[in-house]
Amino acid sequence: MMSTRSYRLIWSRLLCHSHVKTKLRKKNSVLLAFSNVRYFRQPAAETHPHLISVGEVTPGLTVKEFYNRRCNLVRSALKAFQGVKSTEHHLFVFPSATTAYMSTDIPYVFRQNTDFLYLCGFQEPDSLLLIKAHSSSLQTGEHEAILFVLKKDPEKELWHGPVSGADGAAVLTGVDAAFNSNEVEKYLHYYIKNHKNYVLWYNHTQPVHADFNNRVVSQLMKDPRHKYLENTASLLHSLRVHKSTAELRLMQKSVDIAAEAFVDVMKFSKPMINESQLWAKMDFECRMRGAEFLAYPPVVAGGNRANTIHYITNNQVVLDGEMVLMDAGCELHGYASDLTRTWPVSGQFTKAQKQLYNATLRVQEECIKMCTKAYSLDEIYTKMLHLLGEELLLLGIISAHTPPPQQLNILRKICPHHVSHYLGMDVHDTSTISRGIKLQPNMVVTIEPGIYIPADDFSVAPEYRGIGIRIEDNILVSESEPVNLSASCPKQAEEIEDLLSSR
Ligand SMILES: [Mn+2]
Repeated sequence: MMSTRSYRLIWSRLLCHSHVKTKLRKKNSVLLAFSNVRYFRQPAAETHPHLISVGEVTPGLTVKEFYNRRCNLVRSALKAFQGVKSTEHHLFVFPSATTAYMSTDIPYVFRQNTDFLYLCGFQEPDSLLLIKAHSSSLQTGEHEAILFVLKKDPEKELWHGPVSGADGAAVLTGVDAAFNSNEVEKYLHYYIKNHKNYVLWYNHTQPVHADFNNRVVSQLMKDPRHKYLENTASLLHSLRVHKSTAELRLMQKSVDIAAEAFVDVMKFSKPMINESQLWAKMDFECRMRGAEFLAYPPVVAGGNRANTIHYITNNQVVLDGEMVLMDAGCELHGYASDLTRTWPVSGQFTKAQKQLYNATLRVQEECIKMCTKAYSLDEIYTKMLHLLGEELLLLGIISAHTPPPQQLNILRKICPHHVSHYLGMDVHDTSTISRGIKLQPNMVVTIEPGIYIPADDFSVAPEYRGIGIRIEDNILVSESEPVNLSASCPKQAEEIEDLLSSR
């Protein structure tokens, strides 16, 4: 919490700031406003001092951080072209997302394109980021970053609220220049006229903005003067997979919010509750703690429905004696958390539930220990299958008489998904990064083994049928031991029973 005094301090600082700006406005008409404070489409230090500090583009991330990201991008790209003839000039094109509509005039919640957001922090639709670099910037990553953004339009702003406009976008993000988006074609026309050979960097296999793609970038791609067309997807992923200190701070916060919300949801659960109510409670508790929204439609699955891995219907009643599996996480200032817990709504595990639960938990804890530089996610997955096999043999769910290759098939049915994925701005983050590479410090991954035994699996003893369990934590890979970012979310069977008995 912030004291009244610190609020006053911030405001007095801001007022000084806006006094200077007022002068600027009169002189250059750089900044406008109907009051001292200019409103943007996204939080800014001026308008949302409770969220964002002076010098930050988005909460927790400074102008410098975004500049460094673009420098890293340029360095990596230029490195790939070191020694390649006539590739002095590099042009990177990153369109933003556009608004998607569910029906006439009714938009879906806007979510910015991740790569675009990573490179400039600008939260408006229908924008485009251009980065221009020269091969001489191999060491420094020096570049010019130019944003093209929605033009200010009083009539539209009357309905939808203010947009930042070109001047505002430059002030907000610290890019080198910003223009109205209707200028982008002219700008590029001028660029290609003046560059004989250049490397065009653009995600052409998955264009994120149809209009920019068809109207603007496809013209560039036809241009014979660009020498190489390079996809930006894996380049961006290779940068995003390593989290900076500021990013890790945000990820920890996102995970903390989800972990605390999970505790509240568990306590709120009871026999005969509807899955939709647990979903609503999770959404509420995350937002109450500052998250913008849930990072994905959560799985809230009572009883046998937990055996449908992507069950998101969440509209059934959870009966006494059943467990509920909830896979949920939130998005905080662009960073996702992704947790799963499974618990008995009655407050007490049955014997069979506890056996399967503890088996899953032991496997999960062993897999977490492997989140070090020594292993890849695929190696952890192989280990998970092996450990799961041992547990299920002990429980008699797999028979010792079954030949090993068949055992493996059964195991792949009992846990049909991988044990992990990378986590970051996207839930299934940096998807072009192979799970076959060794883990590296500052990567964040999930560890999420599961045991799923459908109600109609007659090969298994009746007490185990209709039980689906997954336990998922978010793990930071470090130079030494793995750090469990979600360690505060209870998962020992006894801890969960204690927590539920306190309802
Ligand atoms: Mn996950």
